[in-house]
Amino acid sequence: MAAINQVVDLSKDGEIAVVTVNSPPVNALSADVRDGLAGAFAAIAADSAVKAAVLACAGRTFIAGADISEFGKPPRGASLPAVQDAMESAPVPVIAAIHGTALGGGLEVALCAHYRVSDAKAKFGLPEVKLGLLPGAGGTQRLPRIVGAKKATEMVTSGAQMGAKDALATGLVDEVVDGDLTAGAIAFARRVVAEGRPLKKVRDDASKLGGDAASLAPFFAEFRAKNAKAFKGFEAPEANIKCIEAAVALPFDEGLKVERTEFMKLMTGLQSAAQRHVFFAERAAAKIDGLPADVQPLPVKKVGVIGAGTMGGGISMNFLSVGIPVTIVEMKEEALTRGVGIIRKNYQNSADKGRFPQSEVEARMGRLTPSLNLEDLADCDLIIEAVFENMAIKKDIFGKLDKIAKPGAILASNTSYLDVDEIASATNRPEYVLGMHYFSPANVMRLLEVVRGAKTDPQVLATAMAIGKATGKIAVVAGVCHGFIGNRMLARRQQQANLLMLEGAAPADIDRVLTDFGFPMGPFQMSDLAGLDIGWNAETSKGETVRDRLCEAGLRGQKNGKGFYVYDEQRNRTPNPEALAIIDAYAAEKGINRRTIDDQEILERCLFPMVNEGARILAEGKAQRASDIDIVWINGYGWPVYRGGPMFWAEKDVGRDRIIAVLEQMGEEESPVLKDGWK
Ligand code: T1G
Repeated sequence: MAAINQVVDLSKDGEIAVVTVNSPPVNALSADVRDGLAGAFAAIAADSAVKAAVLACAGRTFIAGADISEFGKPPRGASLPAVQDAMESAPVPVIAAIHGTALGGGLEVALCAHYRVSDAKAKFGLPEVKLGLLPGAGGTQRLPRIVGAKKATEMVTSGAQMGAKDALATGLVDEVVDGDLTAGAIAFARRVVAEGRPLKKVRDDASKLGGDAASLAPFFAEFRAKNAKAFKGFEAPEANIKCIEAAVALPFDEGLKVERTEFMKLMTGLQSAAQRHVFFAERAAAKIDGLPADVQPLPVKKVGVIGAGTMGGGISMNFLSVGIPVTIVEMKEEALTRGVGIIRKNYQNSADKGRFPQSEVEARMGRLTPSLNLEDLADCDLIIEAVFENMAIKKDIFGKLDKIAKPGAILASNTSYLDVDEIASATNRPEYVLGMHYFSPANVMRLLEVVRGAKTDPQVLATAMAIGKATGKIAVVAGVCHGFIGNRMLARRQQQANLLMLEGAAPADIDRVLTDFGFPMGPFQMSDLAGLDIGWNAETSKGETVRDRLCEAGLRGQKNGKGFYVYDEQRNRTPNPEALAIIDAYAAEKGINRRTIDDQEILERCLFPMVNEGARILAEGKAQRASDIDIVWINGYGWPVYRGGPMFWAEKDVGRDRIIAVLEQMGEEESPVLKDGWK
């Protein structure tokens, strides 16, 4: 093999040239890779002995896209279009040999080959929309020419991947190779040469688009309407659709110009910077600062869950679904039976929707062992307590578990705000105790706050983070404090929302401002959904708060059709005049002069104190990094991903100075970290 550069090799198998990219971890199209490819295809074009060329990748995957870490930096090296032109206009057939995930620029490179082969497990996609972008190297023009405009529209706006079987069926690949991929690709190349097959250029064939601008216009209109809610607030999906429409309506080169224009608009915009930030932030969250390299997670082969309520059941499902057996313990037979029944019902619903076969329901339920005895948890590697949020109850359970659980078993509490160190003090194994705070519904929400106690062993922490990832969660390390990261910041937003409501802002307006910002729902919709009477008790209520008064008036929220809103049978909501009257009366009683409050004040007073609390959390070391706070809010509370999370938004959109100025007007003491900046 002749190395073109340190990441691209060029070799020959007889008359077949073989270009191999070897740039871990995912062969991203860095400047070096682009330079290497440009050099390799220049050499191929100059070598008359070469009759065909194979482009393959070493390591885990074919090229997985442009190198996102290079975005926003001064461009260097050969351009991607130059590499693609060198392939597409090569004098000999170029065959791409694809394994792993050919994504984004990787698939766009493969689409400039004349033929494509893959192994059976290969996947193909243009997921740029997840980065707030669109395929900027011809993908929006070439993909519809193979799979059709309709399928291409779905793929580029969802970022969904296509498997090898479908790729073969649609013509995205010409052959699925058994055995050694490169060898198969070389054999395929030899057949192309022997049969004198043409240099097939995707750009030249518009016959598979599936219609023209007029005939496809209804599809695009329906597609936009059907996805309006899902795309709300995002810029990239619409830009992607525009490019596919251009592929249908215009000659290839004209369509390419539309793609270029739309790509640059997105690339220079804040949404893409935010979504690229989130891409790396999600991966950074998995890293534990200062963890010695030789510390490996402990094996978790059997899990115990205490509590078969909503949380315990959802938590159990996370493990059952990935093949890990769970023993679930309740104190009462009736609660246990109900909890197991809900787990089965959830799985059955998924099977009924075709998500997996009925056999999978039985397989997952077969891994579940219901029990009324804590002693049955003796052989578990990890035991997660998900009972009532009461410290005395939790300490009693942990004291018992300490005697029952085998040595080395990890004892976790699903508490959402209680002191994990105090819980650990009820055991003789505090180094094996931590918090695993799931978000409801625990089998759906991706966020998992892993709360490290003062004595939690690093290996135990690493184990909880690893099992979180293995069960499909985005795990974030949190320190012990009231509410950890997410709920501690949520409390600040709720506090301001309540004050704004008393000072004159209607609950529905506060909700609207936050949903217009991009949250799935506002604080008062959330209260109605959760139930106004959570933690409220008619016997002990002193009518001290607005909520007390609402509950005393019989308002419970969605559960009885009236709370801050009145709900009809279809759960459509309108502001509840009875609630507004109670709020008015309460404010008058407290001598509060109500006033009209504009949307900007509502937004800034709800969100700026949250950012300030995030800065305090960083200053106290209760989060490892600011981007972890962003990940918590995006995955646990619906912060819009196109705004990057509270800390990104504060720094890159609003600016810390504005926040400090408003906090000072509010009489809030700003965290020093807010002034000095954070990492
Ligand atoms: N650029 C740079 N680094 C990347 C990368 C990329 N495209 N993809 C992954 N990495 C890093 C990642 O940060 C991590 O680093 C390591 O690789 C393993 O990733 C012109 C403009 C390929 C499915 O959007 O979806 O092409 O943390 O932990 O779970 O039109 O990575 O180890 O230091 O995710 O096995 C389009 C993004 C780019 C694909 C593998 N491509 N990547 O998942 O590993 S834009 C993408 C993924 C583009 C063109 C446009 C996944 C994966 P570290 P990982 P994984």
